[in-house]
Formats: sequence, structure tokens, C-alpha cells
Amino acid sequence: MANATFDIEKVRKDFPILQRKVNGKDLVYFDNAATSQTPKQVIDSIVDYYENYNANIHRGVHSLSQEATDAYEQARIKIQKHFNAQKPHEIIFTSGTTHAINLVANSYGSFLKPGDEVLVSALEHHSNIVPWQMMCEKTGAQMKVIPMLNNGQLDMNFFHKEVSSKTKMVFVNHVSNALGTINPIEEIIATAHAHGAKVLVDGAQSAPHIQADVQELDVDFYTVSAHKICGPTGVGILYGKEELLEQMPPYQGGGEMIAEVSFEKTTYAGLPHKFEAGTPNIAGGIAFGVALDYMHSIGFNVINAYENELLTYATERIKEVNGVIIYGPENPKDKTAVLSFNVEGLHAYDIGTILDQMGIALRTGHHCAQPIMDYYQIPGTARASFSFYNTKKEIDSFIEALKKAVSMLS
Ligand code: C6P
Repeated sequence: MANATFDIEKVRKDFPILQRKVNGKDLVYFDNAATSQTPKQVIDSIVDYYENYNANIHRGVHSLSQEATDAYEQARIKIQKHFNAQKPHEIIFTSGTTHAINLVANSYGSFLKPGDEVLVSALEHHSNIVPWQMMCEKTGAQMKVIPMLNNGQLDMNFFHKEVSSKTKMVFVNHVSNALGTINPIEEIIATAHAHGAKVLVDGAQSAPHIQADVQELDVDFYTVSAHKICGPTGVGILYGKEELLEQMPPYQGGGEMIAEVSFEKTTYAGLPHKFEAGTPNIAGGIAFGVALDYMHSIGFNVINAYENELLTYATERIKEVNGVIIYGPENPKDKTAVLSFNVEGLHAYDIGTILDQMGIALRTGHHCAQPIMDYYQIPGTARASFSFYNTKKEIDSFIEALKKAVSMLS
């Protein structure tokens, strides 16, 4: 049993927000795929930064600046080790996944030309579609879509048929935010490489559940948002292979990313600074490192096994609700802890609103993944997404509340 090694009550005490009430009821927070909650250790690290060594980094000779720089660079090394990147400067701090993808789209994407093709999966969040559409419009490259199947998985036959020497890049998420599907990225990366294409994997939804090893995956680019992995908002990373990052032009200009500036010519700093223009989210970067320490103190294997247990339980229990339709892979082993559903004849928004009155936080709507909703011909779903600090008791409250909501709305 996963929870034999895992003291859930102790873990819950680390998250102050879990003590609060919403609409007079105990908060049941099942919107973890949108933003995870923040443990005290991470909150404390942010307070510690502002109380004790708040200063700009890489700029000052004074002690506070050096302390802040050291802590920020230590965080980069923690992140490097976590994802097993070969070098710290392969980790570029960004404001999150959206920023990281836009960086690659605008920089590496500028190498695209007419006649080139890029392949994007139908399961993508808008942030791994729109920046590439914009780049395709600019460069004349053609975007092709790897379709999805009814079970929420990718049509890999299509992928194998369509990938060719014309394919320059493939964009796919490791895990779908709307359905929880774990995509076969190993197969996608190996096949794309065999045709000379590079692969960007959006790791926003995998990072909280699966510890990716970027060298083992041999992935070219991998993107993460800290706020989905117990860290703060407004910070994330782009992992990129050194040889690719070296070839790429800077994305944004400004302070910190230069070697020399004159009105005649500017030369750029080396990695990672070339891609880190301006003052970053210093406290956020440091806190991201603390969030990873926190996750490791529990262990990703333990987290994964426990969350799967929650998902399996919730999937069984929700079947008690009349008219429920679950979207995405049937087997909980094929997905992370996301339960995307509708109840026949009801609007997900109404379900979400009533559940909120009962203290239960779900996300409803298209989840910034409209092509998936178009495939199912629905406006959206209700999405319960679980984290390691959730409990079966909370799932029981959710199911009882859902039954009540359905009887009120029917
Ligand atoms: N998904 C959700 O509720 P940012 O906003 O940059 O931190 O992450 C964007 C993003 C990119 N890719 C995937 C797979 C994502 O899930 C997200 C964010 C949230 O599903 C908010 S829309």
C-alpha cells in the first residue's frame, strides 16, 4: 500500500490553505492541475528571501546581492539535478510553461521555412498550439495535427505515417491537462529523431507526478511551471539541449542577456543569461528549488502510487452518479490523477458552481484545450484533479456533493 510509507495527516499539515473553509464548508481542493497548493516550507522560503536577502542578482558586489545570486543559482542546480540535465545552463528560468514555449517558438522556430512541416498533437494546451501557429504564419511552415482517438490517446499510426524528412519539429505534452493521458513521448522522440526532427515536450502536467529524466528521454526541449508542482506562480523553466540553445538567437532583449552593448552592435551573454533578459522572479526561482526538495522528501514514486490509488477510487465511485460520462483513458494506469467528466443533460459550469457552494473546487470548461472539446463535440467538462495531499474522504465528500448537485439540477 502506497500510504503505508506516507503519513497523509502530517503532509496535510504542511499546507496551511487546507485548513480553510469555503462557503462555510471544509475546503476540498480538486483543482490541482490548474495550480497546486503551496507547502509552508515553500511559503517560508519566500518570506525568508524578502525578510533577509532581497536584492537583485548577478549585478551587485554587495553581500545581499551575492547571497541572492547564490541561492538563485543553487535553485537552478537543484532543478538541473531533478530533471537530470547535463549542465546547469541548460535550465533557463522563465515565467512558466507558456513563456518557455513562446521562447522556443520565437527563437528555434525562426529557423523554419516554407516547405517545412511541424507536427502538433491534438491533445495540446493552447500554449503549445498558438505560439507555433503564429510562427508557421510568419515562416510559411505547415502545421499538421496528430489526431486523438476516442479513448483520449493519440493516433500513433497517423504519427508514424506522417512524420518524414520534411518534419522539423514535433510538439506534444507529456500529460494532457484536460484528460490526464500520459503520452508515449519516448516513442515520439525516438521516431522524430530518426527523421531529423526536434521535439518539444510540454511537461506542465507531468512534472507534479512523474520525474522526467531529460537525458534518458533524449528530449530536445522540456517545459515546466513551478505553480503546478507546489511552487509559486510566475516562475518555471525551459530545459533545452546545450547545442540547440547555443544555436538559437535570443528571444527578448534587455539587461542581463548581453555581453557588450553599443549603438553600433550588441553582443550577447552566454547560456543561460542569453535567454534571461531583465530581473527575474528571484524569490520564485529559489522557492521552486524548495518545492522540489519538498516533493523529494515525500518521493515521486510514493506520490505517484498514492495519487493513482485516489484516481482509481474516484473513478469507481463516480460511476454511482447517474448519467456520468468520463473522458480520457479508461485505465487509471494510463493517466495521471485527472478525472474529466460530464453528467448527461447538465452543463459542467452549473456542476462546478454548485460544488463550489459545498466547498469543493473543480475546474470546468474547455481547460484551454478546445480541440479536445471539439473532438468530443462538447463545450467543456468538469475536471477533478487530485494531488498527494488529497484523501479518499475528500473524494467521498465530492461524490456525495455531486449526487446532490445532479438531483438539484435535473
Ligand atoms: N494548465 C489547467 O488548468 P502556465 O499557465 O504557463 O503555467 O501553463 C500553461 C500550460 C501549458 N501546458 C499544459 C499542459 C498546461 O496544463 C498548462 C496550464 C492549467 O489545465 C491552466 S490553463
